[in-house]
Parts: sequence; structure tokens; C-alpha cells
Amino acid sequence: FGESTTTAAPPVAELHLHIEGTLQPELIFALAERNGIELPYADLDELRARYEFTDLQSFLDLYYANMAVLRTEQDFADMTRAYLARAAAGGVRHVEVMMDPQAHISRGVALETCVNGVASALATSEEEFGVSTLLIAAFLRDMSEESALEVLEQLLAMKAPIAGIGLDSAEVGNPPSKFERLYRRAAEAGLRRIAHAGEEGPASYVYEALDLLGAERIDHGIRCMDDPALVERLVAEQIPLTVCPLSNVRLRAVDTLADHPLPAMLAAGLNVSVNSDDPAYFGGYVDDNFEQLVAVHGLSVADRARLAANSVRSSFAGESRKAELL
Ligand code: ES4
Ligand code: ZN
Repeated sequence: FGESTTTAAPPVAELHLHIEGTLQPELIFALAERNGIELPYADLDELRARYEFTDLQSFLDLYYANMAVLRTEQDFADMTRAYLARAAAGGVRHVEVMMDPQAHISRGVALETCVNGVASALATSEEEFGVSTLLIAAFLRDMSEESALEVLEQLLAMKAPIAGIGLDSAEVGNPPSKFERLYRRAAEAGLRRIAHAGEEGPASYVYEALDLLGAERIDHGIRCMDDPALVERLVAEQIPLTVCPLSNVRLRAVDTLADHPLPAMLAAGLNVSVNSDDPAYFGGYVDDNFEQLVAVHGLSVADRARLAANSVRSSFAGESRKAELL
């Protein structure tokens, strides 16, 4: 028999998700209306026409601009709930949500507003959607380490419900080494540590994230495939790499999905998972990523089971929750 497409998909944990990247064009228009904000687009189609990216920066420009519609706690909560409902429908059972506090503070939104809005939706997620959640504060690597440290201290002072910290935004020219003090402080505070590395940046940034920041998980990491010694180490230590295939295609980190290294990464024994990154911008949620990988690479049922198990095993969920999902 061939593989059935109706085989129940195994439970998946989404480990690489920027909540601001779940803001769909329809919600951008609805929130603009609710907040009396004039958008520079006449209609949805004009906004959608802007989603043709040539690299990470061209995406980031639109991603930051669209955040202007997020003003109130309710806005952040509504965005988060919309993501959780859609992720649950696509088979996600646990999610570790990154948010970018600096992107909101810098445009005059209070830290409490963005944190409490996202956190309030996450708090009821397991009951409402069957999706357990953790929150991760990500810091913008194109801003200073001083800015990141200041925001981290504010998050700690307000006892924000964060499980860890991440590092995102423009990678090239902003190496992990810039944030050693930030990660040392986070470790001291008992926080988990992840970092984007090896998306557009070189394999050397992956080494830096591991050795200088103590990163426990690497977001993207696909450029490790340029460095066989690094692959060997990542395999030996089973360092989780949260890979985002549709994101890599849309930001032209790879030419096409057919050229994506995920199958080679799996074959090499790397601990890879499949994630959506910014699903409203890159053409799909976790289930869409899986579906297109199956269509283009003929990913087997065993491959899909391996990827799902990797995602659960690499999550920061409690052991009992992991056991439920494995
Ligand atoms: C991001 Cl795809 C990607 N890379 C780096 N930083 C980001 N922030 C949101 N999406
Ligand atoms: Zn990302």
C-alpha cells in the first residue's frame, strides 16, 4: 500500500514562531479601523502586493511597519488567539511563542501592554485550544546590547511570565558575540536561551551562539550545512535546529523548496523540526510547511514522525507534557 494521506498527523510542537509574524492582512485592517489608524494601503490587495520579499531585511521592513496597528492589550490578545486557533487546527499541540518587546516599546507601547496582552491569550490556550504554551522574549540584534539588557531587567522586575530569551532581526553584521552579557544575565535569572543563527548569517554564528551565548536551541541553523565539522558537533550534541522551510524560500535563503536542505539535515542525523516562523508573511502555518515538504520532497510517514518527535523532545515543556505528546 502507498502511504495514506489520512494517517493521523502526530502531535507537533511549534518552537519557532514570532507572534508579530502571525498578524494577517485582514486583522491589520480590522485593528487599524478599531484604533483609528490610517494605513498607507488602499485595500487588502494593495497590502498583499507588498509581500514580495528579496531578503530578510525587506521582510523586516514590512513586519515592523505593520506592527503600528498593535496598540492595546486587547490587540495583542486578539492576534495571539487567532494564531492559537489556527495552529491548533493544523495539529500544533505545544507552542513556544517569541515576541519582540523592543519593537513595541520603541514606538510608544508600554512593555506591560504587549506582554500582558500576549500572555493573557497564552494563559487560557491549553484549556481553550488544547495547545500548551510558553513565552520567549526575543531581542533585536540590530539594536544595542544595552537596550536589550535594560528591557530584560524590566521584564524581570515586572515578573513577566517568560520562560526564556531569543535573538532575532537582522543577522548579518550582528553576531551573537554582541550579546554575551545579555545571555549571561538571562542564565543567572534562570531563563532558557535560544538564538537565531545561520539563517542568512554564516556557520560561524552558530558556533558563537553555542559557545558564547550558551544557546540551548538554534533558530534556523541551515547554514551549518556549509561546515561539516559543525554538522558533526550538532549531531553529536543533538542541538535542536528549528527549521522554517517556507520562510527560507520566501526570504531567499534557499532558491526553491526543492533546494531546501531539510531532507539532507534529517539524513545527517541532525535534530531538526519544522516551524512556520512568520506564518502570515511566508505563506503558511506548520501544517502547510509539512504539506509542501511532502509534495516536493516526498517526506515519508517515518520522516514526519521523526520531525514531530524532535519538536516535542526539543521543547521546553515539562516532562509530563512531553510524555503526553510523544
Ligand atoms: C524573523 Cl525570519 C526572521 N529572522 C530573523 N528575525 C525575525 N523576526 C521575525 N522574523
Ligand atoms: Zn525567526
